[in-house]
Amino acid sequence: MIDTALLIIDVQNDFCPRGALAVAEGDQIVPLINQLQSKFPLKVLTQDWHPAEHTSFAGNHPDAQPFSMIDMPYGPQVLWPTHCVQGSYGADFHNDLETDNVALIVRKGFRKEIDSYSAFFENDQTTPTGLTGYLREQGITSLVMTGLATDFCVRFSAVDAAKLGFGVSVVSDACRAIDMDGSLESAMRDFKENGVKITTSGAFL
Ligand code: VGL
Ligand code: ZN
Repeated sequence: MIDTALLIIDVQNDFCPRGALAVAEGDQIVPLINQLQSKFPLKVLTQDWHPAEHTSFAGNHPDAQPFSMIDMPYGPQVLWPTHCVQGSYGADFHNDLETDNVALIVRKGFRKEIDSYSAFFENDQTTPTGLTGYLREQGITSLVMTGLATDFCVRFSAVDAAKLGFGVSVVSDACRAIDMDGSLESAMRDFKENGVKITTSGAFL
């Protein structure tokens, strides 16, 4: 699988139980992701990395409730609880996640005025993170995706990658979802419509 990279999305304390934007069972995928790492020569991590004044935080909008929607210049945006603030414990990777053999860490959402779910493009769907060029230079044509959350950052990363022409598999048991307002169901539809395969870790281990 020399042409396939493992993408490990946002396995950070704030997305794990007791975190600021906890995803149910978010921590339970860590051992599986560590096992998967040994099967792929190239591993890339993403890290949600927001300034405290980030516009995706409900607390930065007067009277806004977390998980409500707002219109941003680039389109509709969920307002989240404050999470993954740059340099905070919540932004650190889960302590048990192996990171020593990872080639690249892509930080995203670090511009105050724009959120970034996808590892490839910010939420305006046009500003690139640079990951596409990196992967192409490494000769990568397929991606196996794991991490948090299935219905947000994994979803948009997988769909963008498929649109860019990469073969994409999402490892369902190595991901967990936020699942708000049908978001998991629409992610599953989006995967299907864009040719993203859903697999389980057994296919690789
Ligand atoms: C994420 C919401 C806000 C994610 C990041 O990693 O899925 N979700 N920021
Ligand atoms: Zn975020």
